[in-house]
Amino acid sequence: MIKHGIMTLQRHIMEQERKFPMATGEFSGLMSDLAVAAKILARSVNKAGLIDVLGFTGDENIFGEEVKKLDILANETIIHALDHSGHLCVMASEESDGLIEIPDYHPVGKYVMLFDPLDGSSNIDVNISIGTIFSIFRRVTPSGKGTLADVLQQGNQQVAAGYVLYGSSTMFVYSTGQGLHGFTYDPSIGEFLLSNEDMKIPEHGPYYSINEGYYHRWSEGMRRYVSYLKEEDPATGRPYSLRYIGSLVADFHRNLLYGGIFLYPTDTLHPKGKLRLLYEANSLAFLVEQAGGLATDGVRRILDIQPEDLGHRVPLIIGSKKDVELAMDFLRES
Ligand code: P6P
Repeated sequence: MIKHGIMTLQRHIMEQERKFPMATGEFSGLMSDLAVAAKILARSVNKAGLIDVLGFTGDENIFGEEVKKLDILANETIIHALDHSGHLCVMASEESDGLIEIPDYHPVGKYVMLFDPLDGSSNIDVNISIGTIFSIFRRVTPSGKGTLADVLQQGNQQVAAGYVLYGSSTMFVYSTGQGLHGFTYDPSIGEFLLSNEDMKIPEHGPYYSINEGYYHRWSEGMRRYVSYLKEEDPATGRPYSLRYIGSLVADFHRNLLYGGIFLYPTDTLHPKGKLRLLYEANSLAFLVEQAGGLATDGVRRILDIQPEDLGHRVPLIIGSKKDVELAMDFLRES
């Protein structure tokens, strides 16, 4: 029995945009170009393991494609899929230094795209799910090529955000501020089809995601919080189960569906945190709030943090509202 009727990502984006009377269709065009990039990346990621097996000569694989590190390939794929669209005034990527300018021979648009082309790409070699993360803003400068001012905006200014998860199936999850929606890729027809409408994260656990190997680097408050999660107390659903695969999008997606908390706190090795505000935290914070969850740096709402520079790192505590609030209580006491 078909649950939603056949709703493609393309049609869903257009219907979302139709709710904005001032919409010009530019946004739909931008999201459609991004969906094309996602389909190309899904093919590359799913084939990555075969390149060695099926062999390649020199810099070319048997498909006649230049063999590159997958995250470099992903970065170039997204840039080339979007830079001629006429919808963007500037881009920035975790894989590129500085701003990515729109070439002079392409028109400039009113949106800004920030992205992590392939987060957790080191996991591809062991066939663990990885993801693309993106964030879209309206430009703040009046015209011409976009500048740093257009990029260093607070996350609460995002007009859309989302991720692509390359897992047992490829999913495209996004929000334009009207709920959080998930689409599953059907390669046989080359379409992302609506599979998870208006996603809501459960109020708490059963999962917590953190790199326990860093236990001795954490603050006292973080150690006490994680120890609390391990205590036996069925009334509060404890002990929680540890699920951490070292791939942010995959860990986030599981906790979004089942409930739980992901924590990458400050530690003695990462005094500002490890994850990037612009390319990872802002996008997932926007999405989790659309699903009724919470995202903070332990003290502040992620979406209210003013980015200092492109590489701005933050601690990230994100997931079910009650779990994140309790974690913040423990951290306040540390
Ligand atoms: P650690 C992957 O490198 C990544 O950026 C995220 O996808 C992941 O959550 C985190 O780093 C894992 O970091 O220090 O636990 O290996």
